[in-house]
Amino acid sequence: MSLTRKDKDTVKAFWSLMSSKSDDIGNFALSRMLVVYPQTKTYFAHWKDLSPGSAPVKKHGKTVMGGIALGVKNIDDMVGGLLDLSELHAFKLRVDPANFKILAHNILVVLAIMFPSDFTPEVHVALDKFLAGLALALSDKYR
Ligand code: HNI
Repeated sequence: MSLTRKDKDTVKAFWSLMSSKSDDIGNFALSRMLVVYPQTKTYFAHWKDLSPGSAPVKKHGKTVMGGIALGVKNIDDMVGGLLDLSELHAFKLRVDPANFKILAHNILVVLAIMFPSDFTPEVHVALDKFLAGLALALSDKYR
């Protein structure tokens, strides 16, 4: 499962290609997750509007993408780099780690739609490994 040097370079290259669209990606991925996997809505019950593209969804999409950027920056040590975020999700927010995989899936779907020619199988596998590693790092403080 671990990311090879080549996977890491692929993730970084794809990240710089898509980074100008980061806000849209966050918004679309979160919007899609809340519709397709409605069980994820329970964590955001305090928001006024959970519908696709709503103000809180857009705002939080941006926040989540900031967390993913942190993962890219710390790709060689995601457990260390995402320690604070892991503690927050484990102890304060109490998000079931199964949901990290669900969000990762939605991010991949959105990237495939938005970048159909750049989203090659090679990019797909590198991003899938990266997001799985990120989910694992976010789950690190759960036990
Ligand atoms: Ni998550 C808050 C990053 C997955 C539920 N989340 C954050 C914040 C970041 C973040 C950054 C803001 C932290 C702060 O306030 O200091 N979340 C990430 C990342 C992923 C992720 C990088 C995975 C890729 N979070 C999830 C998932 C859920 C989730 C899958 C639930 C389904 N996150 C939350 C909730 C909050 C949150 C709930 C607080 C939201 C709020 O309204 O303040």
